[in-house]
Amino acid sequence: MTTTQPRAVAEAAPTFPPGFSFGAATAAYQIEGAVDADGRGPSIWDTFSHTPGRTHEGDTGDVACDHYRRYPEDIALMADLGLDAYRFSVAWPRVMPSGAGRVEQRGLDFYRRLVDGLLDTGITPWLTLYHWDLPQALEDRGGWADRDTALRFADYAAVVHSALGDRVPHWSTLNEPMCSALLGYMAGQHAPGRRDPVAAARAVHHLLLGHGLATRELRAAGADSVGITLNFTPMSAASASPADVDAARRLDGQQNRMFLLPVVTGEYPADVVADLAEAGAPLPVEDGDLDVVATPVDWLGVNYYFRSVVSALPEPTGKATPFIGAERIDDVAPPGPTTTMGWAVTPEAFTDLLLWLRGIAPTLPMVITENGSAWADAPGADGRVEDPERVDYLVRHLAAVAAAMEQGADVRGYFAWSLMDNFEWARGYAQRFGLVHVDYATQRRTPKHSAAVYRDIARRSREA
Ligand code: IFM
Repeated sequence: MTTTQPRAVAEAAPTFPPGFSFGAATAAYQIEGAVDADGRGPSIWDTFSHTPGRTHEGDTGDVACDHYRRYPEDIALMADLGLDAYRFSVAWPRVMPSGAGRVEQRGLDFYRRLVDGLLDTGITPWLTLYHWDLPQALEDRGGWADRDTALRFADYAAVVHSALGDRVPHWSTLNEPMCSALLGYMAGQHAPGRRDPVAAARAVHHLLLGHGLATRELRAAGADSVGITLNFTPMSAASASPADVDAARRLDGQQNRMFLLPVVTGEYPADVVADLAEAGAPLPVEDGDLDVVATPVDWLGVNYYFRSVVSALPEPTGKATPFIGAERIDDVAPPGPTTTMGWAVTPEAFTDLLLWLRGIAPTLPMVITENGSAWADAPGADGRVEDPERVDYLVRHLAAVAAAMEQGADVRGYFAWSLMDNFEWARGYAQRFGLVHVDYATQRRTPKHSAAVYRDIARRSREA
């Protein structure tokens, strides 16, 4: 295969204003491995991935990318990629093995070493407190369906800030609470694998309450760059029929507006409240909760991968759905090539999304905390990993961000998902999202062609 030179691709890509941050993102359970090291307790993902039939080929995060031990090598890789910033998550069960009470200093020490290594290399750390690995002990007490978990999360936030607040400038409370609540407690496709609409609606609210409580703890401790990371999937109706239009409204409500609006306006959308109540799964809001949820944040983390087209069917699909009361709604297969996840490639919807968000929260800066794509990447005979589809996806999505910025969206940075191939949850190691290829048998890391392109796009913007 002939490969375009990275610099040539970068020259065709947009440039970004001074100060725009180019980063890459990961999450603890997806890369760290070392699940028994230094007093770490079990998380719901340990339990789930070790339950037969839950993940692709029974894959687990036991070893993953062995980042817990190889983090110096990974920081060196980031430096070679020319990253300004690195977004990672802290594993709650490393820091508080039972989720509450005793703090494990050895777990905190790992993150101290990681952060110091980043700072020494000139890479700005962006810390996410919760990327789905709830301590199993808390799930045993009801998990996110139990209000107390929100309070425990705030305690955990305070513990992590007291250890790392002097060196980590940017804090995110939750990553994608939609997935934690609805894939975990409604569809059963993610840990803890429950299929219970009542528990799912409770999890939605308790995650957001936990976000608000943790934000207050972080602020009280002096943090001045606090955000939340939400995953947005724009929903379109397959036709103009009232049933399809209502299907798109319902899914947009639960995917996008149910998480965004309470945080930025202090209210759940009325149509979503009505949908959930009608399904017998009300949001368990108590007096004062929404004021807590709407505690001001400094930025919104935007995760975007693709848009969906949905249709209402006369009969239930029979498939597990993350959405409550959506048994008769299905996705319409996208036209054109899809990623190995089966996701459409829809950069134009990214621009529209960012402009929609600007309309809802005009003064709130945004950071693209995740964007990326999985493809069947493999090293060639020469050992190089060519990934033209990822290069195309990357350049077109960066152009979509630039287009939104030209139209007034205040976007401060972009984090590619992901720094390296890793454990893609229920899809295991079969899905490769990395800029860097990982050979799991040897743990050898090989930057893909997209890594060189990304480095050159960032360099060109800095030089512009
Ligand atoms: O790998 C995940 C990540 O953990 C959360 N956002 C979506 C990514 C790709 O599925």
